[in-house]
Formats: sequence, C-alpha cells, structure tokens
Amino acid sequence: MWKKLLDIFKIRWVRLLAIFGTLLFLIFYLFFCPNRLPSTPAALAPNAEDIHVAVNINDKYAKYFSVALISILQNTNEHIHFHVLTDGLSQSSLKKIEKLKKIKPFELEVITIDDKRIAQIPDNKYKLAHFITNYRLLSASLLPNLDKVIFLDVDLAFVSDIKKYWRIDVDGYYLAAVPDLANMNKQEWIYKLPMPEKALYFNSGVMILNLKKWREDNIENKIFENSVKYRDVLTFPDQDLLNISLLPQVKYLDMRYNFTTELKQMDAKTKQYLSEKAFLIHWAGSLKPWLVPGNLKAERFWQYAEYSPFYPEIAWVYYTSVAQLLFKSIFG
Ligand SMILES: [Mn+2]
Repeated sequence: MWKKLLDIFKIRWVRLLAIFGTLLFLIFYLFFCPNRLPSTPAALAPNAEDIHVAVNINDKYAKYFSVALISILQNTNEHIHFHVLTDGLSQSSLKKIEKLKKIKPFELEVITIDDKRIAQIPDNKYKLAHFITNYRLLSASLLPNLDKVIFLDVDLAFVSDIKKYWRIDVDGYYLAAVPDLANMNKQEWIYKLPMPEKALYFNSGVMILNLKKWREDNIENKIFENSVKYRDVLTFPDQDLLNISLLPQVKYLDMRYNFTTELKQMDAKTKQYLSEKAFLIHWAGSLKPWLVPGNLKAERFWQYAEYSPFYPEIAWVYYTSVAQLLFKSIFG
C-alpha cells in the first residue's frame, strides 16, 4: 500500500503540486497562525511623544523591575525609554530584561555609577530600601539629555496607561508626587524634619521629575548639603531629602496615581474606592507580594509576573519566604 502511495510521487505534476502545496501552507501558516507570543504593534503612532522612565535597580531587584516593566508595556501603546540606574547589573539580568521586547519594543539604557556623594547619605533606618534607592537623587546629572522623567520604584504594577503620568504638567514645579499615607498616619519622624507643620510629605516611589528645573536651580547640590545638615533626622533618606529640599515647589497628585497598599488609618470605603480606581498599585513598606501571601491586589503582581523570564526566581523567593513564615509560626 505504501509503495502504491509513493508511486504517485513519480508523476511529475504530483511532485510539483506537493512542493507548491507545502510552500503555500508555510506562507499561510506564517501569516495566519495563532500567535502565542504577545503580538507587537505594527507601527508606533507617528506623533507619539516618547515617554522616559527611570528606575534604580541591581541584580536583586531586576526581577521585580521586570514585572513593573511588563505592567507598563501591557497597558500602553506609547514608545517607552527605560533608564536603569545601577551599581552593576549582570549580563544574564540584562538579557532577561531585553527579552521583554517581545511584548512591545522599548528602549533600554543602563547607567552604571559609583558616585562617592551617595556614600555620605545615611542608611534607611528600617532597612526598607537598598542604598541604590538614593541614585534617584542624581537623576538630573545622570540623565543630562532629559527635561522630564517619570521616576519609579520597582515594587509596583501599573493597571492603566502610563501616558496619564507623562501628560502631567510639571512646569514651575520640581516634581509631581502623591502625599504619603504617613501624613495620615501622623508618623512622628515627619515632624522631626525641617518642614512647615502643615506641609504635605510625598512618597518618592512615583514621581514625575522636572529635571530642567532641577538643573536650573542646582537642586542636586542643595540635596547633598541637606544630607549633611540634617543627617541625624533622616529616617527614609532619599524620600526625606527630596521632601525637605523641594518644598514648596511640589505638585501634589491625587492618591490614584500612587496607591500604596499600607492603609493603616484609611477607612474601608476609601480603601475600596482606591483599590478599584487606582492607576497603579504600589506595595510600599515591608509587605511585598513576592514575600507574604494575602497582600492587597497581589493578584495583579502575579498576573504580570507570569510573563517575566525571571518568573522561576520570583516564585522561588516567594516559596522560600512562605516556608520560613510557616516554620516560624509552627516552631516559634
Ligand atoms: Mn516602594
């Protein structure tokens, strides 16, 4: 039977038909096959103004940055330039971040620095942030070609278009940011800072910086002067320094722009409203979705994490952390 079937191919036109058929099939397959990889936009909007985003990370935080990056890409059609400030990033981390270009093309610039001025800044009192967090204080000099940048923490996920943030007009201000819940919680460290009593204290995890104005008014010098002058009262050094150095030219945004999940003093209704209407979710403080179960809106984090080439590492951090918590709860 097989022999008979193969005999058919001895006829020339059958062979030709088979070759053409295969070619046609391949062409059709290439054009019309279901695409399992996220599709890339055919073309970027011609007049789209590129958006610039900066973060500070090292190898430990690269995996969480990947999740924030995915959340940005999946919620926008804009072309984004990411500027990564770091004290060193491995090739393997970089490669994994580059892989995310499959979701949507973007630009990536890595700026490796070893600025001695950073060393004079004291540590975060609660060890809640790595010292590279302070790299954001150098934004104006590290990004000399930019007049404006969105500076982000990496413990957050966007749930709406980052375009909203880029369009915020910061003319005449040093930055736009959201008042920190610490205001509402009446945290006493704020009252130690040299700020007017009624002044709002902003969260430095999500900021739209007017770098042009920073340079015009030599803000970087002011920040480092303040880091010496007020050394003893700094609790969250980068955030405290930005607050005391940039007042009163801060534009305050409403809480949807930086919804921090630590909501100790917030009433249930506001909490509910914000968790539904927020433009991004920021897991500020010590309760990170990759460390503790049951975080508010943690499903958002895991939803994006599934697209990350770092997923196995993130899952490993989570499982070992949960195992430790369980161990502690059982054996004290
Ligand atoms: Mn944060």
